Amino acid sequence: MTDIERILPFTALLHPDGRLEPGAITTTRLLSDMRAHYASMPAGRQDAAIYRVHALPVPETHSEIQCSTTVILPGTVGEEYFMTKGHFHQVRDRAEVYVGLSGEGLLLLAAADGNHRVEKLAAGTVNYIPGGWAHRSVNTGTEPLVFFAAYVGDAGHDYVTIEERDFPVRFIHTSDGPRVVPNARYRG
Ligand code: S6P
Ligand code: ZN
Repeated sequence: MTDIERILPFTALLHPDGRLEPGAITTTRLLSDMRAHYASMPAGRQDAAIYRVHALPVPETHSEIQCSTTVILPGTVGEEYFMTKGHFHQVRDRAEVYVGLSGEGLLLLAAADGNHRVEKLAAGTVNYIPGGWAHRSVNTGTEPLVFFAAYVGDAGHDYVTIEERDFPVRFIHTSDGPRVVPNARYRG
């Protein structure tokens, strides 16, 4: 018999604020974790929380599905919105689905050839992220942006490529709403 890590059926509770219970592992990303990602960083506020990920403990194998929620707080760093670091999946062809639960934001998708797309990510949206597309979520609203993610169990996360090359565009807060601008730091 093949030695495959197995898991029993389970049911979790999804709270309106995005927490998953029981058993979720929570990761909090602070402003200090985002140095590589914002064009300008303020001197203070380094321990301010930008977003949290609540992940259910599922084996990281291709036969399972990772399930997590992300809660991005509202706010800006300089003129840019609070956002996730963004990543390619380590196993590039692994796809993912996001389900927007509350709040208002945008999903930036970028392929290795520089092609990029900006999709709405908000309460009620379902985003399909094909394999090979890096993804970053941005809270453009005034409330927390909360979404559920499901993805192939062995996908993994490649953050290094994004830290080195960044994304083709950035999202600027203006009095007329979010503006998409080219990212001078992009190294596609
Ligand atoms: C995982 C999925 C999400 C993100 C989360 C935080 O594949 O895309 O759960 O991990 O939104 O973003 P990041 O870029 O910090 O992992
Ligand atoms: Zn992902």
